[in-house]
Amino acid sequence: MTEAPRPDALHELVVVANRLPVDARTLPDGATEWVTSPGGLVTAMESVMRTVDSGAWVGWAGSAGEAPEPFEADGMSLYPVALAQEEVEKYYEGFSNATLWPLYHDVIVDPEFHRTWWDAYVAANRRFAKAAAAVTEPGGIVWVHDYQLQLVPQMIRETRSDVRIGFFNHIPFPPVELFSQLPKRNQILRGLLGSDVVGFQRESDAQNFVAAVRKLLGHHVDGQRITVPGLGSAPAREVVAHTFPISIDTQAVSALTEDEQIRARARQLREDLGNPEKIVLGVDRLDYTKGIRHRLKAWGELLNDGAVDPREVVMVQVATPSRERVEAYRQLRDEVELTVGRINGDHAPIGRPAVSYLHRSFDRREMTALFMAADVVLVTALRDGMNLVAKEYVASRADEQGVLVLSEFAGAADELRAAIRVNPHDIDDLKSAILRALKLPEEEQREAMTSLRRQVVDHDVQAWAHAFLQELEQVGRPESTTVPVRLAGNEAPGPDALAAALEAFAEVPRILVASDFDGVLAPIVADRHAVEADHRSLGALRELAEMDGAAVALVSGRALTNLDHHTRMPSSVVLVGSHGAEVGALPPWMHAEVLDSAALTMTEEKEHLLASITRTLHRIAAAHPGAEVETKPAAAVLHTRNARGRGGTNATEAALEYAQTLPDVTVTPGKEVVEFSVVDTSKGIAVEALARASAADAILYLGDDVTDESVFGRLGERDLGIKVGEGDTAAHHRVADPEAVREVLTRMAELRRSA
Ligand code: ADQ
Repeated sequence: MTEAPRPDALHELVVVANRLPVDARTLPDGATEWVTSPGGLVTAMESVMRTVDSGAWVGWAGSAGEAPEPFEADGMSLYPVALAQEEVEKYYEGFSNATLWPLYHDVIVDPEFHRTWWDAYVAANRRFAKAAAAVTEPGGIVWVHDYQLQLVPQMIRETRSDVRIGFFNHIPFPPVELFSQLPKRNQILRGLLGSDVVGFQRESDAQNFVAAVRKLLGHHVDGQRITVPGLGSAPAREVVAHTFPISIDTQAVSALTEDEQIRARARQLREDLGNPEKIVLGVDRLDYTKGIRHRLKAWGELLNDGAVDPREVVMVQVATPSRERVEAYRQLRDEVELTVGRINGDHAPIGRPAVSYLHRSFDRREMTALFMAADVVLVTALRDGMNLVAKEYVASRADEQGVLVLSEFAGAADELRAAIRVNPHDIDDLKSAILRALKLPEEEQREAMTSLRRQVVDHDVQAWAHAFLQELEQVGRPESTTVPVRLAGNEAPGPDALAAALEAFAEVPRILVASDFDGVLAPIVADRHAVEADHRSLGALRELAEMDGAAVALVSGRALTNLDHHTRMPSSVVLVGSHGAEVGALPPWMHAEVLDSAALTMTEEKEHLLASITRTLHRIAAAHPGAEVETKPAAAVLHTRNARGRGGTNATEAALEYAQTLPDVTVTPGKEVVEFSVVDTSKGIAVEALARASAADAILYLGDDVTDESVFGRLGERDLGIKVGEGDTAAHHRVADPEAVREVLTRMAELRRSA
């Protein structure tokens, strides 16, 4: 593998998964080599990534601490995401593998839940989302994988509404009765609904998901189409929940079966096992969902009963080490090894095992040889998303011999109809299925295997990925109604370009200079009553307002009176409060009538609605100490800046949930605030109206918040939008902080003065 770093590139298709498809190996000279790592998802995606022009994979490299630099491997760019040791414990081993995994697999073991695990899950998901959003080309596709990253689709959508987002769940999705036990269940659903397409292994998984969305979020559902309402006046979105049963790279497996060395190895394996008449094989990650204990129990009983003769039949159990730091997995390993030891002690002939137990990984060649040697493969999962081992076995049997015993609780059972089907919980059923498999005549084996092979050859992993991406192309129309992103993340044209833009702008005869207040003309502070404006910035604005051909406005989410109190501007400066809903007195030379359409119009009905919203927000604030409610003439605002601990996030969550029930209210989430306005307006509408009222030829606007995007999004090429701080924006330029704003404003005053 090559390891040329390739940062800063943008990609057509970006896969996001917990793990990168490679493992680091340290060479004797201390250098790092990357080798492809095994596992269901990796096997599946590897072949697909080779078929696109520019593919990237975002994921964790597998060891805690700092992440390696991006690098290239097998024709795709890999972007490692860092996870600290504590995050590995809480996000990965904790919430992913000790909460979600057991809950999604029918609570075979008890799910554990800790709130700090959830916090780590949110933080880690955010990091993956940010990394993916930064490397996806405009209008590109992001494909998020699996239960560890269920919040990522929504998090990507927040900053990249231009991309199509798909999510595929590799594991089952539980029935709503079980799913409802999950604390934070609604957040998980909303995270997933950030996707355009949510894919599942089985029909029942998709149905369970849709039912949960309907029951827990109350969204409208039509078959597999879910309508996700927009907040307030934002448009609704359609999300499709569909079934895409995953498969394997059938051709690659077939090619291995042609390899003479592998064929010889299969014969050798049989000899090594003492040339038994039959070899029965199990291959699983050592996981409690795979039904290994049930399988061993059935096998032990068959030997006890004398129904199977250990001199004629050998069982091979490959159990790949897995999640060994999670308690349930340690226990499982102990139990399995104890049982294998007992069976061998009781039944193994001298010099030969009754169960050959292998607790390690093998390469694909050795695995194929094992499948070729096995007369019967047992897949007895108690619950399994798909189970690729079943498909790999079928693909390995070009000779059309061999028998697959398959649990009805594995996703593969929906497609592999010609297998011998079992309910692994029913040990008697399992025993008789194994006996049937051992005795199945060659002709019947051939008949079943031919049918199974047709299924696996026709539906390989390439077809799976193609179907998923095609569905995504069809439904996921990038939102054209939303504000465009001119500068992503931390992009900026730089100080020279900004200086030139300011000079050009200063030449325009009639200008409107407008600015947000908090975070732009004053640093953000925890106590919003204690805000301190930058006097030199305000001074420059005052000076501009006195000049001919310049109109000046302060545009804030604060109530008008509050803005006035903190800025004390002269009457030459227009104040716009409550995100455009309140417009203060205009200087006499402006055309006040133009503003009428944007002005505040309250009706009795709206007053009632506002009162009811205010009451609800007070209830939410009371439940989350530190959260506060502010009331404005046409809006109520929940402030969460001072909420303690997790209270801020929880209060915001409760407010947004409430917002879903208010279709006619403009809900504007900002930095630790959520505003509910009963009049339909925005900063953008207000600034546009002011530009008309002042007959301005061009607008200079400065803002730092998401609410300022409604202004930036309306600006044309003559206008000058300046975003303060990081984040995707529709502004043309970016500066770091209020100090840099001061320089911009004093420079503009200077340029106009000398013009
Ligand atoms: P897994 O639970 O990991 O995947 P599975 O589908 O069986 O389960 O895939 C395991 C893969 O690992 C197979 O390719 C298998 O050959 C390989 N493997 C197992 N033991 C091995 C060993 N000792 N050495 C080398 N390779 C070994 C999750 C879901 C599944 C779903 C997949 C893909 O739990 O239900 O099928 O994702 O979506």
